[in-house]
Amino acid sequence: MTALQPALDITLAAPFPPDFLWGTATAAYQIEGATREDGRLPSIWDQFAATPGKVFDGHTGDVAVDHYHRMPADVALMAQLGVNSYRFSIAWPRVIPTGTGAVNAAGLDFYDRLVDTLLANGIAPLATLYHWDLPLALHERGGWLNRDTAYAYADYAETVGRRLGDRVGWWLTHNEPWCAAYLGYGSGLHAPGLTDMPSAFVAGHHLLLAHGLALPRLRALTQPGTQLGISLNLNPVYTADDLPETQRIAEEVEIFNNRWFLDPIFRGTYPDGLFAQFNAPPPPVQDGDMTLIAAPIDFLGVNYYSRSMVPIHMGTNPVGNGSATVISSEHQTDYTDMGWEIYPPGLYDLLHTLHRDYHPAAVVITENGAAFTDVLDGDGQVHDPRRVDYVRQHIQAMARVIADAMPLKGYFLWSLMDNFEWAEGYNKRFGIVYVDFATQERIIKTSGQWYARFIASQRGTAE
Ligand code: IFM
Repeated sequence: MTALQPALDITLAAPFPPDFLWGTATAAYQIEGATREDGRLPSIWDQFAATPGKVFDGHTGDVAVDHYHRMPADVALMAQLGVNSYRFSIAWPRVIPTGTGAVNAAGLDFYDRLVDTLLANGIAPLATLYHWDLPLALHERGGWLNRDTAYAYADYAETVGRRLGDRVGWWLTHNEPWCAAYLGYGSGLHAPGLTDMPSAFVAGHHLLLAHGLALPRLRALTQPGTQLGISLNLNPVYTADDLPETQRIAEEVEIFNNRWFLDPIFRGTYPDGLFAQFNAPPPPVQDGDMTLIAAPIDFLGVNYYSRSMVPIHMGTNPVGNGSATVISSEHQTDYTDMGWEIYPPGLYDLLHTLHRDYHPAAVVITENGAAFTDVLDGDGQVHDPRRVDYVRQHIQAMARVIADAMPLKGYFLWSLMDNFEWAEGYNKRFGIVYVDFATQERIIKTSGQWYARFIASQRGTAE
C-alpha cells in the first residue's frame, strides 16, 4: 500500500455539509476483468473490443484491472483514501447472462460481497444498473432497438433490487444514456458500433423507457429513503460571438447534448427540433411512455468533464467521447489527455442552469475527472499536479454552488483507478490510483493523496 504524504496543500474555502458524499466512481467492464468466469457471458463490449480496429491497439476488458479478483484489496484502498461512498456498476451479463431468464447466482453473489465489504468499511454503495455492457444475447435480438429490451432491463433491475435493496441506499438506473444511444448507435464509436442517427433515437427512447419501467420496481424493493436517479453527461454550451448563426447552432447543440435526455426526464417531452436536426423521424413513443419516463427521481447524477463552445473550429478537440461539438481555439485554456478543455466554471454554470430550468430535487456529481499522461517516477510515486489542480478547481466550483444553497449532495471522482477507457483502451489514465497494467500493482497518485487529505480536512481529521 502507498503511504500517504503529509505535506499537500488542501486549503480550500469549502463549506460542505457533514453528510456530503465524497466518493470515487468506476464501471464494471472498465475494471472487473474475469469476463468468462463464474457464468458471465459476453456483452456488446466484449464483442466490440474483439473486433479489429474498434479499440485502441486491440485492447479489451478481458482482464481490465482484475477487480473481480482483487475487490477486497480495492475496497481497502478506498478506505485508505477515506472516501465515504463508492459508485460502481453492476454487470447485467454477470447477473442474467443471456439478458432474460435464469439468474446467475455467482454473479449476484459478487455484488453482494462487494456491498457488504463496502459497508463494513463505512463506505456507502451507489450502484449503477447499466453502464453500457448490454448482454450480447439481447443485442442479437435487436438490443436497444428492440422495445423488449426495456422490459428485460426492468426485470433485471428487480432481480438486483431484490438482492441488494436492503443495503444499497443510492441507485442509478443508467449511466450516460446519451453515450449508449449516440456513440453506440449513431456515431459507432462505442459498442455495438452502429452508424445510424434514427437508430440512435430509437435506442435512446428505449433506454429512457427502461429507466421509467425500472423506477417503481426498484422503489418497491428498496428501503424508505433510498435515493433513485439517473446519470447524464452534460456540458454547458457557450458562444464565442453574438452572430445569429452562432446562436442558432448553440441552440441545436444544447438540444442534442443536454436536452435530449433532460427534457423527457423532467418534462415528459422531447425537445422541439431534436430529430429534425438529423432529418430523423421521432422514435416510436407509445401511450404512457413519457409519463413513465418523467416519474419523479430523487436526484440527478451529473457527469461533468468540460464545456462546449460554438462556433466549431476545425482542427480542435472533440468533447464528450467524440460528441458533435468542439472547443473554439480562441477560448483554449488547457486540455486533458482526452483533448477536453479544462473549464471548472462550467460546472457552476451548468448546475445553475439545471436548477433554473429543471428544478431537480437534488444533484450528485456522479463523475468528474481528467485523463493525463501519468508515469511512475524513479521515486516510486506518480506525480500528477495537473489532476490535483483539476479536482481542486472543480471542488471550488461546487463550493460556490453550495454557498448558493443549491441541493448538491455528493461528488464522485472519475476514477478510483486507471482502467479500460472504452475505445481508448488502456491508453488514457483517469485514476487517482495508478495501475501498473502488467503487474496490477496499485499506487496512489499525488491526486489521490490530495483527495484523501481534503476529505480528512472536511471531517476535521487532517493532521
Ligand atoms: O470512462 C468514462 C465513463 O465510463 C463514463 N463517463 C466518462 C468517462 C471518461 O470518458
